[in-house]
Amino acid sequence: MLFMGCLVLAFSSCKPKNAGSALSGDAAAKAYVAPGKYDGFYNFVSGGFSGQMSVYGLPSGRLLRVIPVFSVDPEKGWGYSEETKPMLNTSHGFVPWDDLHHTELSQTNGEIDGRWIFGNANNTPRVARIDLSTFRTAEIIELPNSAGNHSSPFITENTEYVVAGTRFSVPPDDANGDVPINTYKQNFKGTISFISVGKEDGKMDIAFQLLCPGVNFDLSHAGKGKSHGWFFFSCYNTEQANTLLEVNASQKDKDFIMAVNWKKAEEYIKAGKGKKQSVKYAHNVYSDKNHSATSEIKTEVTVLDTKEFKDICYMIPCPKSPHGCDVDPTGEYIVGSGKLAALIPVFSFDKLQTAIGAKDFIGDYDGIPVVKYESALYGEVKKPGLGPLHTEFDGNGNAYTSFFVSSEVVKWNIKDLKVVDRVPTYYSVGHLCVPGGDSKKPNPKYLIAYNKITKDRYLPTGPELAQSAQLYDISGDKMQMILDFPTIGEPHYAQAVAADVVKNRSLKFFKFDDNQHPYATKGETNARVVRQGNQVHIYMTSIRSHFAPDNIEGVRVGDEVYFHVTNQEQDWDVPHGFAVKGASNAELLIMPGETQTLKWVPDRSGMFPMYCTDFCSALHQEMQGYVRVSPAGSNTPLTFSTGKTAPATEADPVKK
Ligand code: RUQ
Ligand code: CUA
Repeated sequence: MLFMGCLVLAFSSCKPKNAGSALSGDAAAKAYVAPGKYDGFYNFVSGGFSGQMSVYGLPSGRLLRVIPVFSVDPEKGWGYSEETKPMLNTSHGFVPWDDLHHTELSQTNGEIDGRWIFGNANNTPRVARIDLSTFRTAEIIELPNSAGNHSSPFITENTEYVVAGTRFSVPPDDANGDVPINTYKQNFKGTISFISVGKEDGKMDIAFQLLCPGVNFDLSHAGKGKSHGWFFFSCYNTEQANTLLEVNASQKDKDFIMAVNWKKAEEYIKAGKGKKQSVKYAHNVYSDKNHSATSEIKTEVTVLDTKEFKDICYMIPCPKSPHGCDVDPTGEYIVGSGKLAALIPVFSFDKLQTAIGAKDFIGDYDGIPVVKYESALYGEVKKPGLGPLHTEFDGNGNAYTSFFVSSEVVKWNIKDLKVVDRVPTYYSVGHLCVPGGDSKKPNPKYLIAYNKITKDRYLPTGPELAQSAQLYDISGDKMQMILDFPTIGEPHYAQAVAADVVKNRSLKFFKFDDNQHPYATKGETNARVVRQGNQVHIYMTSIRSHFAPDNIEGVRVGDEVYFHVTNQEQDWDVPHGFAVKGASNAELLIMPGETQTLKWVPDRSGMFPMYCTDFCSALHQEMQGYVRVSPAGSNTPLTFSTGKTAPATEADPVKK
């Protein structure tokens, strides 16, 4: 069976010949950034099943930061401090993990503006916005009527919208989902969410959802320039299979790229044509004013059924289970990448418009008009490689496509569709990134390949080996590999931008005077401990190199103790950490000027040391204290102090 052969290939992927690494000294110099010198680019890399996003400098490949997004991170207290817990709230309650596949930087006029970066959660569908002045997750919105939020978070050229297409079609949230799985064709629907983004503050809101046929939406990209106002989504499983998709969703020779006229959809929404649907989803916002998150459960979305409006969606046939769906910098060319295809179809936006105008349709798919393949096609790149996945652009008329099965990057010319160069990757490349490579203005110095498999490339580390990134210089005619570095988690999409666009917005510390946290302690003289029933609130300060108070007595077993620690520093890069023995919690890492809270319920009486976890000064190791815990019901008075070494007035129970 020919088809099975293909499948085996897709699974195993070939190891290219000459899998060597012979890098010339010249290549090494290109990736060398001298100690103390800054990199020229930031690279924001999705962490896949780590749920986080990591930030590398390019060309050095130095890891600069891991930003906690959808997964708890004990290193930073993300999801452990009382202030950050609401960020991981969903309609299913607190969800401490997710799978982040795609990163997308905000744009103005189709160029990266350095304000925010968005990330998607695949498993429990969510979209996050990270603020690039703090490199912290500022907002997370959950998506109703969705499952497997893969086709996300892609943006329009002025960040008007972030879109999110559902990978799994499912019965709508307000329908009875308790139906036989094999009623897929009747009961399962696909949705696409349009999340609006506040022009100034970036605040997200679900503007509307499009109800679509039950297929798997895989990836997407917005139109730009002439195609601004349109969005393109690759879809597979147009067979609508509900089992063994590796065979059953690969039956048809062509699936689709769905073209969406979102400006039209917007008009219908403005004209009140949307239907209100009752749903449940969480909207979580972190404030740098009170250093706390709030989570609100929302209960309604507006849905447009695309079947009822014949001029919103159009299906373009696309060979063999399309995965990547990329739009070139001019907005004219739309590149589909069939995972099982041996060619790359390139569609023309102008031809698509003509075909739609002339109603050049070959029928409909579940009520959506299907455009004739040849009528939308600009041309095909013939025999480019095996298993095309993703394409990025250099703005000089070239496209770069990753090939998972043949483990290579292929450079081709968009006008004549001729292959001009190819280089191996080690191994099984997924996404690619050129700085600004999906914007109107790429910065084509480098190309980074994100590889799924590294096999023999690094020292063995047990059954699981690192995933990796490989950096290529693409400034000349020939691509040249100059660096190879392991990544955190499994990298999927990544974006990069010239350092200048981001670095000057970077915040150095939070202004103390602006701290509106209800439990902020401003100045050591205000440090105190307050009991409210069985709650003990500790208003604590931290400054190099002590806590106030650092001696606390009168806490009892079963009390709920809240350490509200305010970092008094007003200087760049002086966080203090905080941890207490036996706490079933992570540490806190408190930035200068910020307040964070650790909840602790002591389960036994005794002496509990606490200390600063982040090396903050020569006397960091002295930054410590004690909490005395007495049995439940004891009448040890609640006392607290800093710098007091009063002689023991109480009888020493040990000596007696
Ligand atoms: S994916 S390797 Cu973006 Cu999840 Cu293509
Ligand atoms: Cu504060 Cu170490």
